[in-house]
Amino acid sequence: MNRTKKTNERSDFEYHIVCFGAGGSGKSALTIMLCHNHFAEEYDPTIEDFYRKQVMVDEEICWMEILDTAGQEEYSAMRSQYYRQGEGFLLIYAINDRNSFDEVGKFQNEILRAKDSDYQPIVLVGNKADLDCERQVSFHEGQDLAKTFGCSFIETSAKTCINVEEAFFQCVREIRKFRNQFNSIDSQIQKNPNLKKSKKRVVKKKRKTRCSLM
Ligand SMILES: Nc1nc2c(ncn2[C@@H]2O[C@H](COP(=O)(O)OP(=O)(O)OP(=O)(O)O)[C@@H](O)[C@H]2O)c(=O)[nH]1
Ligand SMILES: [Mg+2]
Repeated sequence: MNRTKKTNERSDFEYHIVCFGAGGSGKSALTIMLCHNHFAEEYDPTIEDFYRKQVMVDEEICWMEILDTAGQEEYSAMRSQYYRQGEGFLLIYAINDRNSFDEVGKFQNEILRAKDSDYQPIVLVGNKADLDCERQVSFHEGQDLAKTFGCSFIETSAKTCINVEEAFFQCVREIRKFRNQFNSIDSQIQKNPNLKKSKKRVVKKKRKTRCSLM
């Protein structure tokens, strides 16, 4: 990806997705499973990795541009730039790691603050669902947190390849919905330029308190 490209120069087929979550929650394993169909068994902490994959989501072609970020705190200084670059976000925790669940709220907060918005396309992902015997976070807790975020929720396993595509595809769907909201507001502004000042307010009003479960 040419990271200097401005958002408004992006093609309609490109979807910029950023994966956030605590170190070791499985961001890289999920992304590698999606893009290379292979489970990365060894833990090699990420600094920053970028992936590109062409897929069909609901019969529409799209290029997913996926940024796999560092969960380790020592690289947290780079996050503010990622918040601005991303159009959609996967907030990933591991179901067998309570601390990783406690951390996702911080990412959600910082995304909204960086975007100066109270709604962004987000999918909350409970990974390592294959480790049910070590579970520290129940499905319902994940579901409830997603409700408070007003976002979708899904449990995945990068290891057994459960719901990996679905998590990323759902993020594409959330981005499409968000773009459609903007497009309809923009066309209203073209008809009535006085509405321009209130665009941000209109977007905020359109916030949905929804939680889709998969
Ligand atoms: N059992 C199981 N292990 C997983 C799963 N996903 C990831 N792992 C393992 O968990 C460890 C950490 O996974 P990573 O994908 O590297 O974690 P990360 O979130 O990218 O970590 P950072 O790059 O440090 O932020 C690795 O040993 C993976 O093999 C999963 O779904 N099930
Ligand atoms: Mg990683």
